[in-house]
Amino acid sequence: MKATARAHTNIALIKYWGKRNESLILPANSNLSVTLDGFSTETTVHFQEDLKKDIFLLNEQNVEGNDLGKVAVFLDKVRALSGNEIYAQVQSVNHVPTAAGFASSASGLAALAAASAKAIGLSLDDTELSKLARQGSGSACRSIYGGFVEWQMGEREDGADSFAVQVADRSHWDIRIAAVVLSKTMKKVSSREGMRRTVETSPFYAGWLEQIPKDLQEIKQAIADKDFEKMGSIAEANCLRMHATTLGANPPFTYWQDTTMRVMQTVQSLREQGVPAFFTIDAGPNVKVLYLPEDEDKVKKRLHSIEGVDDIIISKPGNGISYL
Ligand code: 2P0
Repeated sequence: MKATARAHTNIALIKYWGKRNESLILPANSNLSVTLDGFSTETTVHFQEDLKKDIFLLNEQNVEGNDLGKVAVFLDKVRALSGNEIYAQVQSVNHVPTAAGFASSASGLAALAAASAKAIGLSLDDTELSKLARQGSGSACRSIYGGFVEWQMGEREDGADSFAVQVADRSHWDIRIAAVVLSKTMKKVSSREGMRRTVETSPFYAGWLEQIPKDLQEIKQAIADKDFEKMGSIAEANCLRMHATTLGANPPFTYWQDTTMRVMQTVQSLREQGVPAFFTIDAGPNVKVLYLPEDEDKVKKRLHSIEGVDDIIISKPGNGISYL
């Protein structure tokens, strides 16, 4: 009753921002991401009769408290699906090139879903696995697949039609995504709390939702056509609209820091100089920059020159789940 799985994290080009059901993790809007080859989690789950509780080791350190609780609650769902009340030892290793606050719930919960389902003897297809991973962390449902991936929000209140599908394989389009590592990051509002506060209090939230169907339709066409300027400009505008909703919340908040702004302005100035580069930002201060392989040297050089930038980690579109 032991299995190991690897999952890569993903970056949303059309963001998941807000839930319609918190306990089942059902999103208020469909969304779309690209899986990144530069960041992964490898997780081994071993169900054992002699354990009295779940055990969680992350990067070889024993984890207790909230993070263990999140793993145990997820394993409860796996146990309920299989009808087997047995505890597990979970060992996860995050493969992140530097220790820079890039640990990801997407790769973590996707790898945990795949390894635990296999270890307990469930044979789930990718759709079922995506639904299971979704219940651990929303963005994890997209990391089941490689390349470009859409999480279709679904309509049902039981979540049976809320899962991810692949839009294009990683081999479809060779783009680059630079994760810009900031030298200092402040404590942030968690994405769970940030989403909740925005949905409940921001008058801008309705405007956010209104634009999603158009963004999704246009970005899928841009991906199909390999139209980089179109894809990048839709992704950047969608990111800015997501972040605008947080400024309208009560109390208001932002994930941006001074260095975040400097990176955004550098990307815009690269474009003015004829280099197609676009940014996107999640629920934190780090920025991801999208560009084409032939512009790598120019983009890296400019990003490295920004005050407050420590490192740059380059990804290509990555693979979905694999078993080791
Ligand atoms: C995304 N984010 O689409 C969006 C954009 C952050 C900003 O998915 O509450 O860790 O576990 O479902 O998936 C981060 O939120 O949240 C996220 P839960 P999750 O990538």
